This record gives sequence, structure tokens and C-alpha cells, in this order.
Amino acid sequence: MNATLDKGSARFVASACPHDCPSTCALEVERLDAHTIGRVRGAADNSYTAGVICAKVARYAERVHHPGRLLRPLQRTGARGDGSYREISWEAALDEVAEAFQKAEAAHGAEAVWPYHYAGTMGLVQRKGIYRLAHAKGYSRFQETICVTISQAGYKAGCGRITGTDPREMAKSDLIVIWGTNAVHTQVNVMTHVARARKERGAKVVVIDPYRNATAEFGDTHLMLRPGTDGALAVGVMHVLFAEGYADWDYMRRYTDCPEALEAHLKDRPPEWAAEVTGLSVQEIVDFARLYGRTERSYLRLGYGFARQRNGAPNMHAAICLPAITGAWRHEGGGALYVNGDIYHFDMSLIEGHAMRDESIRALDQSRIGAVLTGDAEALHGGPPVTAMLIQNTNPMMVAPDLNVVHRGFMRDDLFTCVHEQFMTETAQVADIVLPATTFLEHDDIYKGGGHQHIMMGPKVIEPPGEARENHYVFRELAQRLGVGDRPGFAMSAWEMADETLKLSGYPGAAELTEMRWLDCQPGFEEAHFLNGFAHPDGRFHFAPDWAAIGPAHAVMPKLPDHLNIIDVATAEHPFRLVTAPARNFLNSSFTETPTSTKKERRPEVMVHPDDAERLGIAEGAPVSLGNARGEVALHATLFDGLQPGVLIVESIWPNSAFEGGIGINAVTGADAVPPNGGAAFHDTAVWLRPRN
Ligand SMILES: Nc1nc2c(c(=O)[nH]1)N[C@H]1C(S)=C(S)[C@@H](COP(=O)(O)OP(=O)(O)OC[C@H]3O[C@@H](n4cnc5c(=O)[nH]c(N)nc54)[C@H](O)[C@@H]3O)O[C@H]1N2
Ligand SMILES: Nc1nc2c(c(=O)[nH]1)N[C@H]1C(S)=C(S)[C@@H](COP(=O)(O)OP(=O)(O)OC[C@H]3O[C@@H](n4cnc5c(=O)[nH]c(N)nc54)[C@H](O)[C@@H]3O)O[C@H]1N2
Ligand code: SF4
Ligand SMILES: [Mo]
Repeated sequence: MNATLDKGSARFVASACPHDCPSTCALEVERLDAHTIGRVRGAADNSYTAGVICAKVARYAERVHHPGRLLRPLQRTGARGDGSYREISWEAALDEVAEAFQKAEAAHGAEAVWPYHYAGTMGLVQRKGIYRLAHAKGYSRFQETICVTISQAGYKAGCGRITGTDPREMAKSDLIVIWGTNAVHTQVNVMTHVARARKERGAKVVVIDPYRNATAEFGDTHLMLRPGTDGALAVGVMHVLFAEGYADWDYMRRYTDCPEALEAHLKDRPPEWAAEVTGLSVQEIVDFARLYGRTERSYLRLGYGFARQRNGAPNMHAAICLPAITGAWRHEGGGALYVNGDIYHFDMSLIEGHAMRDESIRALDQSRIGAVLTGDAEALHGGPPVTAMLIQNTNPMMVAPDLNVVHRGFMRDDLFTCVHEQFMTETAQVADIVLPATTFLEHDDIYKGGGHQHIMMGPKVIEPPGEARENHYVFRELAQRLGVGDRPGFAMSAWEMADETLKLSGYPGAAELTEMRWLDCQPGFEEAHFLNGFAHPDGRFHFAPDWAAIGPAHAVMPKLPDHLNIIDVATAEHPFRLVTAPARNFLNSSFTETPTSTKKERRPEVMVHPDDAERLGIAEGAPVSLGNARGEVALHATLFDGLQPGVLIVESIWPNSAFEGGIGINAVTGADAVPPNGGAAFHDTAVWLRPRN
């Protein structure tokens, strides 16, 4: 069923954007006929979406009706990667996959099979159901680390829970700090609410980012710090807050763990020290601290981006200490938001098959896929090699760190891979079996907002093209063939799964939610502002986190907020610090297939400060390469003074094939697990840069 919204003569159907984006927009999709969509727009009456969506989804017809959509199952016929495939039936393809999985299991045990997936769709049924298949069979488990692990660790260390101030409250803020998220590119709806605050209250907007990105262009003040130094900035600001009387001792005594120890710790970390580390001026730090200190309604909008550093967790923790010092949490429009993950109470046991989960089975680290596939004993937890994979909703041949190693792994002769995809991605191009997948418009699912507070149904709007089938179908069919089809969930439809899960979770069922279009799950003011206490057993915000409770690699973590110098520092050999920030017209690896997006992004380019360019003899548009011990990438330079000398920015993620050397930007990023509990430091890479002839 659909909720149809009659707008003039066109028939618009309510849906939700499935992409890996905190905005999770409430959509209205124009259905031209049973197979075709027209316009896509944001729901004007959703209080967060407020009628705004990004340009790439507004032109979704270009993606869903793309001539490159996969329409039939394919079987590899030539050498791996040479592009020769033949069409086969779904029956035959699924038989091949099941047989390969059984063979892998017979040779090395069930852990030799590694289902690999991520958030290409954020729908709970289609995204997470792969766990059910994995648990039913006892396959290697999957540790999701590529995106939110580092930032969550830092936020949770302080607040104990991943929730924050209602983003719509920004309209009541007098100061909004956009910290390490390029929201204009990555979650455009943040800007709707920021713009409202500016227009209605004259709110000041401060952007903290290593480069003058589109969000910084919008802000009043840009703190253009060195990558990986946010902890130092926050600590310098805290020093001023305490020294100049902006610290709210009543609030801290009631709501925090050790304000006296923090004050003592900050004594020898003045703004001069922070300036040295961050490359900002003392005046910039002091001015920001005073502005923050004197503004009651100050809102920190914290991104993921600044935590994609080896010290990202303590940096996030240091940032989230600020409102706990001034007590900004007490005020409407005050406090902070990173994401709202913990406001929901979804019962995922049916979808993910929790009853079948065996914690003794190894969980392989998503970000360490290169090490896993090349037989690194530690990455394999000392267990058997991975010899078979089912890959859905992700494109690791492009997006995984330490990409040369990943490529080597995928090219192994003894590795069987099945890739279920909407397009012939670079990962699909090395698969043994390729299965055609539906888009969100062609299947049913439930969605929940990260940067806001709504849950939504995204019911099927049109028929799938060709023989494209949903993820849920693949789990069901493989479960049948692998002898576990009788386990809970495998006989249900995606709609039934969604309905049952919603009801188990205490939410309205699928039909009701479709009719409602969305459910606003915003907690009350007191709870959202932690006025009932923070989510640790002692009810307090922790300036001194219990890092051991968060992850095993806690020994290096600072006791109190600090600059933890474990980043990939610039050296004589690798004098530049590279950030691989997201491009506006791509969404991770998605939309790199749509001509409008690639045309707008032009080509892979590295932003270089004019002083560095002059020293190295690099002219505007010149071919250059950058590299380190992990790899070398060929691209073109563009001169830009909106970053500190010694910093490079490559907006990402382009396909490998867009680079002249045939390997993309992740050839230089590292896959070492970030403390305390893993994650990939995509924006923390020291490289050399030189002209190419
Ligand atoms: N257009 C577009 N939208 C996207 C995506 C995309 O690729 N393109 N990706 C989606 C996904 S999966 C996610 S997780 C979100 C991520 O959304 P964001 O929270 O915005 O995180 P990032 O995209 O990693 O990086 C954003 C910013 O972090 C900055 N940054 C890097 N290092 C530092 C640092 O040390 N300190 C500070 N202060 N800033 C730093 C970068 O310069 C960049 O401007 O966006 C989603 N939306
Ligand atoms: N250099 C650099 N690398 C990065 C990052 C960075 O900032 N810089 N960001 C990292 C981050 S935060 C993330 S989250 C990752 C994300 O990287 P990816 O996981 O590759 O990201 P997506 O583009 O969201 O989704 C991948 C694929 O899912 C497919 N897909 C979508 N819906 C469905 C479906 O219903 N079924 C099936 N079977 N397939 C579907 C799409 O066609 C797409 O090819 O990249 C990481 N890599
Ligand atoms: S802003 Fe994000 S959630 Fe909204 S339509 Fe674009 S990709 Fe989807
Ligand atoms: Mo992400």
C-alpha cells in the first residue's frame, strides 16, 4: 500500500530517502505509471525535511531509470576483472552461490563464509536481514566499523547515550557551531534549520573545519584548523571558559563527574598551547571561547568528519565537554547533537535473527577487509581464511581503506564472491556471480532518521526493472538452499517483516505508519537535554571517561580531554596532511554512475595551498600525484587558499577508473583500527605531493 498525496493532477507517493545520509528525508515521489517515476521532492509538512532535499535525489529518475541498471543475474566467464559475464537465471545463480558457500564450509568450516554489507540502503529489513542468514549458518560475523564507530565512541564516553538536542530547536539558538561536518554537502537539511535561526534571531554561525568548504562559506566565522587537532582546540576553549568565569559550577557540581580535576588539568593548556597545535591564532581561540561562553543558547552540531582521525574519539569527547562546562544543555536551543541513534527502541531480533547468534563466532572488522582477504592472521582472529562472500549495499573495491591490499584480496583465485547490486560497480566487476538489486522505490522498508527523530515507511512505489530483486528475497532463497529456510523470518515477506518488527518495537504497524507517513519520536525537553541526568550509571557527564567500557584499545586514551598525538603526523618524507572529504554530487560510491553528478564533479582533484604549489612548481590544473608507503594516486591539482599550507583536500569518492593510475584515493588511507574500538581514519593521512609529467 502507499499513502498517495494528491497534488494537482500528479500522483505523489510518500516515501523516505534510503541513502546513507543523516537527513533521511521524507520524500514525495511522482509515480507516472507502474514502472516510471517523475519528480522527487521533500515533504514540505515534515518538520525536519521542510520541503528540502539534495539535488542528487531530486533527480533520482536519472538513477532509477539509468541504462546501466543491472537487470539479470550474471556469471563470470573470463578471468576475474576482465569484464566477461553471461546472463543466467536467478535459479541457476542462487544454486551457484549456495553450492560455493557449502563448498567453502566443507573445506574450512562455516567461518570461511563472510557476508559483507553496509548502509547503501538504510532500510532496516533490507539492510540488516543479512545478519539473520549469517547467524542461521554460523558464518563469520561482521563488525561494522567503517563510519560511525569513532565518533560514537567519543560522544558516548561523555554523554553515555547517542542522543541530543532536537535539531528543530536550532531555530531558537543564538550560536550554532557546525563542527567537522560539511552539512551543505552531506546533510543539507541541517542548513535549513541553521538558516532559520540566522534569519529569525540573527544567530551567529561558526564552522570548524580544515578547509573553507561550502558550509564554511555560509558561516560567519571559520576556524580553519589543522586536521586532527580538534581536541586541542576544545581544550584551549575550555581553559578560557574556566579562567574567565564562563564555567557554570552549579551545573557542573550537579551534572558532571570531576570539574575540579578538569580545571586543574586545563591550567597548563592555555590558548597559546592550542594555537601551536591547531595552527589557529590565539585571538581566534579566545574570541570563540568568549562567544561560546557568553551565549546561553549555543548549539553544537557535531559531525562524523572530524572524528575520522586516529584521535577522533577523544576529539569528539573533548568537543562534547563544552556544553557540560557552560551548562548550555539547560537552555532551549542549547546543547548539542551528533546523531539521534539511541532515541529509537527498535526490536531487531526478528530481522537480525538474534536467537541464532553465537557470540563465540569470530566477528571480522569491516574496515580491515584488505587484511582479512590477504590472509592476515590477526585480522582473521587466527581462524580459517575467508573463501566465500555475499556482498550487499556497499562497494569495498572503492570505499575501503588501504585499497591496494583490498584489490589484491579480491583478485584471489580461491575467493568466491557474489555481489548483489543495482549497478555494475567496481566490486561487482570482480564478482563470480552478480545479482540485480531493487532500489528503495521497488521494495518495502522502514527507515529512521539519524539527524532527526522520525521513523517512516518507504513502501514499494514502482515495479522493479528487468529481474531486479530485493535483498530480502536473496536471504530467503539462499536460506532455503542452505538448509535453514525453516528458521524464523525466512518465510515472511519484507512487508510482513517490517510490520512485525514495528509492532514488536511498540510502534504503529506498517499499514498505519504508511498512512501516517511518519512518526515523530522526539523525546521530551528534559530527556533530550539530559536534565534527568546523563546516561551513565552515576547520571553524570564524564569529563574523565571510562574508555575501557567502550573498547579494548583504551590504554592510550587520555584520562581527561586532551590532544592525543597519535595522528599520522606530517614528516619530511610525507609533508602533507590529506583529508578525503565527501563530494557534493556523490554519496559515498553512489551517484558516481549518474552523468549529471560526474559532470558536476568534473574529475578527481586535490586542493593545494598556493604557497605549497608555488614551492613545488605546481600550476592550476597541473597533473600531480600524491602518495605514501601504502600507494600512489594520480590526479590534478587545483589551487585554493581556503586551507592551511601543508593540508590537502580531495573531495571523494571517485571510482578507481576515474584516476589515471587506475587506483583511487583510498590507496593512501590507512586501515589500522582506531582506538578504542576500531574505525577507519579516512581524513588522517600523511602524504607526499609532486608534479607529474
Ligand atoms: N554529498 C554527500 N553526502 C553524504 C556523503 C557523501 O559522500 N557525499 N556521505 C554520507 C555518509 S556515509 C556520512 S557518514 C555522512 C558524513 O557526513 P559528515 O559528518 O559531514 O562527515 P565527513 O563527510 O566525513 O566530513 C565532513 C567534514 O569533516 C572535515 N574534517 C576532516 N577532518 C577534520 C578534522 O580533523 N577536524 C575538523 N573539524 N573537521 C575535519 C572535512 O574537511 C569535511 O568538511 O555524510 C553522508 N552524506
Ligand atoms: N576516502 C574516503 N573513503 C570513505 C569515506 C570518506 O569520507 N573518504 N567515507 C566512508 C564512509 S563514512 C562510508 S559509510 C563508506 C560507504 O561506502 P559504500 O558502502 O560503498 O556507500 P554507498 O554509496 O552508500 O552504497 C554502496 C552501494 O550500495 C548499493 N545499494 C543501495 N541500495 C541497495 C539495496 O537495496 N540492495 C543492494 N543489494 N544494494 C544496494 C548501491 O548501488 C551502492 O553501489 O565509505 C567510506 N569510505
Ligand atoms: S539530503 Fe540525504 S536523505 Fe535527503 S534526499 Fe539527499 S541523500 Fe537523501
Ligand atoms: Mo558513512
